[in-house]
Amino acid sequence: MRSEIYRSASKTVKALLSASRSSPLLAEGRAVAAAAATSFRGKTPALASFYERAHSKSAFNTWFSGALVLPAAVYMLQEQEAHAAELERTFIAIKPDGVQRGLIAEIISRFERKGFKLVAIKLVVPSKDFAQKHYHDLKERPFFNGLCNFLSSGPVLAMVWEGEGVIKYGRKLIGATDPQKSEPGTIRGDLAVVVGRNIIHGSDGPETAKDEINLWFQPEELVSYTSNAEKWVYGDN
Ligand code: DAT
Ligand code: MG
Repeated sequence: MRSEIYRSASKTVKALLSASRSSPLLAEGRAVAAAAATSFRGKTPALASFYERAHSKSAFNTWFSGALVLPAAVYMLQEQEAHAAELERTFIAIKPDGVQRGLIAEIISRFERKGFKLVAIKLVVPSKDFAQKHYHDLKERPFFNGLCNFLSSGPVLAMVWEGEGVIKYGRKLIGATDPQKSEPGTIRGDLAVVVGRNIIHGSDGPETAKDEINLWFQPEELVSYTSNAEKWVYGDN
């Protein structure tokens, strides 16, 4: 989805470039800039405001020479396109036991060091009702009530992590549900002992990831940005 946005933004910039080359007149350049701002609005907010700023007041004449703004925009898009491979997102939460045991930094660092990117984070105490929504697929299980009581008993660190294969690999980093069966080297394997206090939650597939991200976060709480590390984490030879 993201890469589609970049592709369409990129197309617009390419169109802009050829338009600016064939029509050096500033008045036409202004129209092109306005079109670009409209096209980007609601898609890539940073670029939209970039163009709106470039388009504003008298600064426009000095800014939008076509020599300064367009190459900068192209550079930004190329930077983003370089790693706009289908990056997926997953919902990860450190449960009240993990928070109380001071394991936030330890757990975050495992995702961070792997090369995944944090795109949303907040500390919340979910209500029981909210916990029941989160675990709705387990409502028939005997431990459902206790599980929801526990999740809503204290602070939960809710996060969204982004990266290639992050849903499946996030589960690998986390380890098996029952820490007695989790491999050493995994979060639960290294840091937890029993299933009722297994310190962390991770979405188990693309559908649950989407649902859980939507349940825990508003769209504006998800931060899209380019990490400096991305060009070193991703790449083909
Ligand atoms: P996971 O958290 O690995 O996705 P799950 O979705 O099957 O596992 O279960 C959600 C949570 O419910 C799990 O992290 C801990 C708790 N749980 C699972 N099985 C349990 C059991 N047999 N007894 C007690 N709690 C259990
Ligand atoms: Mg689960």
